[in-house]
Amino acid sequence: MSDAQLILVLGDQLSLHNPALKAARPGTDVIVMAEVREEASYVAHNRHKIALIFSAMRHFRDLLEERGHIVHYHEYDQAMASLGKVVEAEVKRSSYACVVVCEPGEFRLRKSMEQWHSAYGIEVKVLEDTRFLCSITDFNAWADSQKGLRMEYFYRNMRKRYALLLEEDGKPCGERWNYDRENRQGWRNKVEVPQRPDIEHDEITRDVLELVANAFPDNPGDLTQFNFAVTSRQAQAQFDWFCNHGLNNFGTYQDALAEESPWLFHSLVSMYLNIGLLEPLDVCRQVEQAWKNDQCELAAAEGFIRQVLGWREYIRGVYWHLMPDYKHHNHFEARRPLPGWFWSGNTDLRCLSQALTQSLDLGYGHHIQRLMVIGNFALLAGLDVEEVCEWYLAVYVDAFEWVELPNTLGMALHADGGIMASKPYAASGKYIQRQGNHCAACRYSPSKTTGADACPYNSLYWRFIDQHRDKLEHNGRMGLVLNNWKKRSAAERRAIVDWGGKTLDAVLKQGS
Ligand code: DLZ
Repeated sequence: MSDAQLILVLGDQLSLHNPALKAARPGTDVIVMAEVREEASYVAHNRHKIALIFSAMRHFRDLLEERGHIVHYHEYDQAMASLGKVVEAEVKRSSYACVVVCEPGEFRLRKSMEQWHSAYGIEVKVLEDTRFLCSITDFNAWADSQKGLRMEYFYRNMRKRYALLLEEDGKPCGERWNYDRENRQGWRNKVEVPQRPDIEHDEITRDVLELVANAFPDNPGDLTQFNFAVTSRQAQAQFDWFCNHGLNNFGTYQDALAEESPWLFHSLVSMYLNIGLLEPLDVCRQVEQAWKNDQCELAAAEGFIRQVLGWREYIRGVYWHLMPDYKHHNHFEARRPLPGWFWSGNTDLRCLSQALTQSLDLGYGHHIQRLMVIGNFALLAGLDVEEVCEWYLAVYVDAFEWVELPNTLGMALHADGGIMASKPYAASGKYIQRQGNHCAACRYSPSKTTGADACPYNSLYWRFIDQHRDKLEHNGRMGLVLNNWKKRSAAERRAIVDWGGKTLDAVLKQGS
């Protein structure tokens, strides 16, 4: 029997640090990569996401071949149903000692891989994904030692472990661990937003864009605006650009909402980190160095490193620690169907329409658009948790379930009852007004709670508080809000809750 290994590389594992590739012997082992129907269609992925992954996969194939590897690459074909079927076809075609693959980022695929041994009669070695900075085993040990799963404590451990922004005595640079308070300025059009460089499409990308346009005609995504890096080198150039032109303002305007810019000063690296084109420790060290070189404020560097070293690793740990049960939480019993305009952006709430349209067209929205505009609406409106999670998984280029599910179900919808977040991220229109410039041109007024021109977020916010007061009463951080609500007369509360119900019915019917 041949001692050759069949090494499977998934579309979000495009890194030479992929552990399955570490032991790959050029000229002996066979690397298999495949564009398959199941992965491309298990949700209605944004066309940007499919194009990014297919183009990056094909470029990675070329890189592996340049390094002398044998690569069996399956271009998209409706007939190739799933990754399992690809493995089956490969092991029927030649004899292999085993299949080697790095663990996938989604529970459904992990479960499916567990069947491959018995289904295809070959040993399947699933290796730990060492591209993350905290292993699942280490996260579980940390989680089991804690009373609750608060990110802040996890993050401090990670800062110490990787000696990032750390003094020699183990204290944080600047004497504070977290500069979140400095990173919340609203957008008032006072600072120029730098123009992002265009990324040239080569023949591979042009072919992929044509394929995706033809094979996925009904999926969201305006491919004429496709501008993502598809190789490590391009992704690194984008990141260098961010360090030089975006980073210094990134901190201050991290939470800002700008009508005229989908990107503001954001780094746009999550999609590259999540598919393997950039490595998390490298980007953190580069940002730390930028701060040491006086290219940015400490608050900006800390804000960035917290997202990558803290939040990203924490989210992934939570996912694997709590799956598969985590997916079924629905603390507020939210089951209202998603309105059709979530797929068109066709609503007259200006901030929401802009965030949805941008997300659908570009496959990108920054965290406040996702959390406080779209997620907040879904939370206040009681939209079905499963449907909302599926929407996020489909629409965003950087969305894989390990990162999407805890962010949506836990953080945005508080459907886990507070496992991740100490209180629901519910907010009225005043928050959105403070953070951005959408309200000025909106037909609704954020200073009114009832009446035809009142911002729907206002009455929906109080309606949410009223509807769920029994559950919220157990949360110490909601005490002040509940007291404010109770101080109002019964008649006033009734009027707001009734208006909230009416305005919700009207808004949900829009665009249909
Ligand atoms: C997201 C995605 C898409 C759209 N297509 C493919 C594909 O055709 N082949 C592949 O290997 N991977 C693809 N992916 C990424 C997988 O869905 C991802 O590896 C799993 O969800 C696990 O994270």
